[in-house]
This record gives sequence, structure tokens and C-alpha cells, in this order.
Amino acid sequence: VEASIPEPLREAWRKHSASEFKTKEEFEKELVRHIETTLARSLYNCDEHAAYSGTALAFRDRLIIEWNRTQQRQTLTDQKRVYYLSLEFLMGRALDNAMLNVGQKDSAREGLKDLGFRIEDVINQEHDAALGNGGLGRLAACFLDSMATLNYPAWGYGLRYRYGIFKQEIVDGYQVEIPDYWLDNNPWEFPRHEITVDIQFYGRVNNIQDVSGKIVHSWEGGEIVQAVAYDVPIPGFGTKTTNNLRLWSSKASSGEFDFQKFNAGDYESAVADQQRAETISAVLYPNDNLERGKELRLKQQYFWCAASLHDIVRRFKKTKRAWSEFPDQVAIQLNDTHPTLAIVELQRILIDLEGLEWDEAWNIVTKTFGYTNHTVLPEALEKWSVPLVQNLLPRHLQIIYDINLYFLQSVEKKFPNDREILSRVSIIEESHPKMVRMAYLAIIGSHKVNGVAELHSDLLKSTLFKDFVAIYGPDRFMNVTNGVTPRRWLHQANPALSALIAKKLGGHEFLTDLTLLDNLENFVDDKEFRAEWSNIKTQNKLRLANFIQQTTGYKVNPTSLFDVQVKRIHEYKRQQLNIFGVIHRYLTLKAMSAEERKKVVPRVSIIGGKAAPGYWMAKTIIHLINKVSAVVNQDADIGDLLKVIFIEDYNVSKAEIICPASDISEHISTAGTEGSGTSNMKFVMNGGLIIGTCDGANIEITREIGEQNIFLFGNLAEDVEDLRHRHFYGDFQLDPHLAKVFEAIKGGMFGDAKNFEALISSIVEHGDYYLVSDDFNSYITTHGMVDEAFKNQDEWLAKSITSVARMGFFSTDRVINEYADSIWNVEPLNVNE
Ligand code: TH1
Repeated sequence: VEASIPEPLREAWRKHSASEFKTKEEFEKELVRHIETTLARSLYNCDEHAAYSGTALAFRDRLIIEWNRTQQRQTLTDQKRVYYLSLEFLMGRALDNAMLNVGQKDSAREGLKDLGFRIEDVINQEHDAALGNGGLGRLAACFLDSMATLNYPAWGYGLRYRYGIFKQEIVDGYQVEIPDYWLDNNPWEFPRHEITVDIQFYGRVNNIQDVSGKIVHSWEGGEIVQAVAYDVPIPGFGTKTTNNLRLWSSKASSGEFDFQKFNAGDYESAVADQQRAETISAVLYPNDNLERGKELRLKQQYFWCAASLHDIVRRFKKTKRAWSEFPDQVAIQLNDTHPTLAIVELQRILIDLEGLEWDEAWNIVTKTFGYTNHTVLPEALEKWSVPLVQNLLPRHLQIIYDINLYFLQSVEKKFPNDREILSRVSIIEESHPKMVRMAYLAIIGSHKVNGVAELHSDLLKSTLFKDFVAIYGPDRFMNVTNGVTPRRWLHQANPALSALIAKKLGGHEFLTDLTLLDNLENFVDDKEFRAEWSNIKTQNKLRLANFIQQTTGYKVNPTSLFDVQVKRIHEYKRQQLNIFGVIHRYLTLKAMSAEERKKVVPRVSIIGGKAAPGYWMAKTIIHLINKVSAVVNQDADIGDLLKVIFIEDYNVSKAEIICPASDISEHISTAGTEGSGTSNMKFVMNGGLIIGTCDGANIEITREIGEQNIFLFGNLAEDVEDLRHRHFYGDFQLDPHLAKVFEAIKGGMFGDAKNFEALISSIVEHGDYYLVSDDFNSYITTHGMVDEAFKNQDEWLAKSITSVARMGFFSTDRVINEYADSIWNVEPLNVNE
């Protein structure tokens, strides 16, 4: 308020207020100005990177203007806001997205051309913002796009990692990890050095009786680390709304503590303190679907939750409302259990710092939070050891124990004679050491809990969270099926297809109402339209073929069937099933006569993805894929009939090239293991068909597009437990085709067989937990059907067009509206009248 300019002086401000470029000419002027002044370069000294920076700065200016206005408008109307807490935001590149969302890509293309640059080359200069592992982080990024596009007052809160997900290099067939230092010259972030929060760790709790006899808890001593805000503008598509993503960076607190050390001449130790503080936001943990219980990870979580809540509470307090109104102003969504400490922190703020009574505070807390679960895999469920929490966050552990006490009392009331249920649902697992079960804490502290696809949400209710359904009733638990933003995954990644659809539907309205795609079904039999559709796929395959040649040296034939599996490497996602299937195909081809080979549909198997650095089996799978690739691709006898490509360093910007170029993509997780999957949606939206198991969102994709348009195979989720049980008791027959594949590997066809022993024995000797053998026959038979279907291009095209037409459900716009209506209770703030 003190920084506000008095009314009589505001006229001068308004007169000179920044304005946006609207034409090619105005864009060029801005671009040259930035290159010559902001970047201190000139026409004698402007490479593609400088052109990128200048273009980014010109668009950034536009975003800032609407971003400021959006924040003012949201503060003025004083309505409820959403805060999306996520440890991961896998944003990818920002420039193309900004140009398209602002609607000035054509001005930029023409302007850059006038000044000597191709817009594609300029866009390619940008480093991906890769602050995430996979689907969970990319979902958060798609949500930000949809929340802004739909004009919801919404903020994202995350960590500003100095190193995002590592860069993957393949050396001699092995994955090597290279640090991803990405922050130099990042034009998309704004440091807010004035917005800082001191975050406390360690120390002890003093319990003091105040004059009224009430026990007051004060958390004292320990270590203080400063959180500094960095803001990233999030433009909506075709709207003025530009929301904010706030990322926290850690830094040594500039308190007197350091000064004392300096004064005492202890320079080295003061520097060490500083480095320890900066370590908190240094690096993204590179595990997808795995939690390893490391102290630094817990520090990251508390640091980010505490800074974000402090910020949210500070904003609320400015409104001078009563605390009881907090849930009418604030909705906080927890992206998995990673931010669960936010629940405890809000309770702490309300009772220790603001003096509310326990029940009053707890009522506010549970009305504020919603929790999204993304996985049922036991190794991904977060548990923190009690001694660890006790040491790092002593006051929070007390509060967790109190939450648990009141919860268990209420359970006992409801189920008076059931001792068992109490130990089953307790937040504290009575193991050695004791563990805090974060998912249970998240359920108890939230008013809604959701899964991310129908099967996944049903499994949560019938297994992991069964007792909680009995305790709270079914209303607390719901499903919100995931989606993807059609702006990035159709319009930006596949501009030709987006333009063709717009031509047929009479405009680009489908990008903000994806259900309009269903009108495409009217044109399925239109010959000319089919030809254009097919031509676009071919062009996209050519683009990928060029990319493959540039990056791997391998030539692939774009008329082949492109078969793609790109995602994190994980045993449950079963890239091993894919590569065993490829080997089976290779052996089959080798045994064929020349006559038989003439009937074969040539295929390119494309696989990409990162393995967590400590996940040895996943790295073995990558190794095998690369060895198979080396053998098959140089086999002149096979030629174009089969090529195997490993895409190095798969990331968001590579996905934008790959998704539009697939004929078929693979989503083949063991039934019941994949929460949702989201790349399945991206591929179908781009006219690719899919081969998949009855898992995650594949099931709803099938429901929407029709089962004649998808290749499903394998055992069902309901049969998995029984099969595993039978394997465990020795009832296991290795599939005969798979046995032949294993013989080939063991015979050294792909190099030293020892390298792959563990992979084979996990199936043959150790119970085949992921049912690779059980599903193998069904898998290769179904691939045979894919080949047959591809021979009839006319029918294939009809499937492709029909599927795209029926994908309207899978926009994150639908997803966000569901969250807004049934969890957050927030309204959009309309701005474009
Ligand atoms: C993924 C799920 O595996 C995937 O099925 C889902 O589509 C996606 O989330 C979005 O809902 C998950 N990623 C992680 C990452 C971590 C921990 C748990 C999950 S679940 C670190």
C-alpha cells in the first residue's frame, strides 16, 4: 500500500503505460530494440540464440502487461482462488506456447523472416524447462494452461530447482546422466527478491502454560533458510488472463547468525552454511513412481509447503476477513502426497501463531484442502520415519500425533469393537522405526480425495483406501479422469492437423471446446479430406524420420508403420514386453522365405524414456533396447522390414515431434498399475491408434472412441492378484514364443548374455511380477492384427479420424471444470467482454 502512487500523479503513469505490439511492424520494432539494448547486440552480431532471446523478451513484455492486469483484477474482485501445489511442473518450452496463446505467431514468423531468421530455428534455441519426471509433472503444466484459458484465478506453487531432470546420453548402449543446468538467461522467470519467507528446521518445542492455563507451543532454535519467490507468467489461450506460477528458491538467511560467524572469523563455516541452504532447491529428485525417504527430500517438501502457505495466509490476511472465511477464499489442491505437510503447517499457523482452538482450526483446514492420488504402486507411497520427522520438524510431529489421536477416537466411536481397524488406519505405522503414512494424513486432512482415471479411483476405494471409505462414506472419494491441453498437444505440436480441422469445422473454436471435434465424424467418408489427413501424418512421419537421422544416424522409411513407446522406463510400464516382442518379430522375419517377406508390413519400433539413476533393472532394459537396435539396424538381410530406434533424452519438446508422427503407440502396463497415463491421450488426439492393456485411462479412451478403434490385449486387473499368487506357488509356464526370445538373448545374439540375466530371471525364476509371460502371446497376436489392419489404409484412416473426433472428453479444460465444480467451488473471472 505504501508503494502506491497518489491519485493526482497517476495521470502521467496512465499516459505512458506500456502497450502491446499488434502487428508485424510493431513486433520487429520491439525485437530490434531488445536485441540492441537489452541484449547489447547488433545486426553484425545476432545469431539464432540472440534472435530467440529478443523474440522471447518481446513476447515476455506482452505477457507481463496482462499478467499485472490479471493480478490486479483478481485482487480487486476478491473472490476465491485456487492454489495448485506440485513438486513438479514439466513445462517444456515457453516461446511457441506464448506466441500461440497471445495469438501473434504470424506477426513473429513474418517479422523474423524480414530480419533474416526462420521461426522454427528460433523456437528450437530454447532449453526445455524440465522441472518434472513424467506424467505427474506434465499434468500440472497442462492444468496451468487450462486454468488460465478458462479464466480461473489460480496460482501454481513449486520449487525452482537449479537442476531439472537430468539429460540422458546413451554411451555404448548404457544410460549416462548429465546434470541439466538450465537457469542461465531464462527470460521467463521474474525474481522477486522482495518476496521472501524465513523457513525454520530442527530446533525444539517449548510447551508453556499461559495465564489462562492453556498450553502454548513454541518452536524454537534450529536452522533458518530463506525462501525467495521467482514468478513465471502463465498465459491462457485466446484470453487476457495470465496467471502466476510461483517457484521458491532457497538461500541462506541474512540473519545475524551469519554475521556472528563472520565476525568471529569463521568465514569457511559461514560459506558452508550458505551452501547447505542453497542445496534445498538444488535438484529435482529423478524418481518417477518411487519414494526413497531421503531427508533432503523432506526438507524440500517442508520448505516449499511452508513458504507457499505463508504467502497464501499473508494474502488472505490483507482482506481482513474472519478466519472462518478462509475456505471461502482459498482452495488448495495437493498434487499427490508430496505437499501433505501443508495440511500440518496450516493447522500449526492457525493454532500456534493465530491462537485458534484446535477444532475451529481443523475445520478450516479440511475445508481448504483436496488431495489427488496418482498411483497405487506400494513403492511410490510416501512414508516418513518418525525419528526423521521428529528431528527436522518437532512441532509438526506433535501436531500429526494430535491429528491421529482425534481421528482414531472418532473411528473408535464409529466401530467400537474393532481393534484391528485402528491399527490399519492409524497415520502412524507401528513398524521399526515407526513411519508416518502420508496418504492417510492427506485423506484425513482433505474434504475430497480423487484418483485420476475410473479404474484407478475404483481400485483406491476397494483396496488402498477401503477402510477410509467405511469411515467417511463414499462421498469423500471421487474420480476425475486426467486430460491434456489441446493447445500444446494438438495446435502447437501438430499445426497442420489443427489447421485442417479448423478448415473443416469452420474455425479454431474446438481448441477451447474440444467436444466440437465430434463434427469431424461427418467427414470420415470424404475422400479428399482423408487424403489430406493421410498426407499430414506422412509429413509428420517425415519430420520424425529426419530427426531420427540427425540424432542417431539411422535412416528409417516413412512409409513403414511407426510404432512408438515413449515414457519413463519402469518395469510396470513394461518396455521389456515391447523389446521382447521386437526380438520375436526379428526372429520371425529371419525365418521367413523371400516370398513370405513380401507380405510383411515394414515397421519402425521407436522407444524412448529415462530410467531413474538408481533403478538398475530399468537401465538394463534400456541397455537391451540399444543392443537390439544395433544388431537389427545393421542387418542388411532385414533392411526396412524392421528398424529399432532408441530416442535419447526424451522430453517435452521431443514429444511434440514424436506424438504427431505415430501410427500406433504402446500403453501396455500390467493391468491395474498405471494410474491414468496421459500420453495415450496425446497420441490418439494426433490421429495415432493405440495398442494397450485394460489399464488406466485406456479403458475410458476405449469407451469414448469405440473398441473397434483400439487394439486391447492381455489379462484384466481383476485377474492379476490370482496370477501372481499362482506364480508364487510355482504354477508358471514360460510362454513358448518368449522362451525362444530368451534363447536368442542367452545365445549372445545381443552381446554378452550376462548383461541380461537378471531381466530374464525376474520372469523365469522370480515370479514374473509384471506378468510379461502371461500377456506375451496375447501381445504378439494383437501386433499381428495391427499389421493386418495397417494393410487396409482406408479403414486405418477411418479409425484415425473417428478416434480424433471422439477425443473431446480428454481436454484438461473438462478436467479443470470438474475440479472447480466438485472440489474447489471456484468460479471463473470473466475478462474478455
Ligand atoms: C503418474 C502416474 O504414474 C500416471 O499414471 C498418471 O497419468 C500421472 O501420474 C498423472 O496423473 C505418477 N507420477 C508420479 C511421480 C511420483 C510419485 C508418484 C507418481 S504417480 C514422484
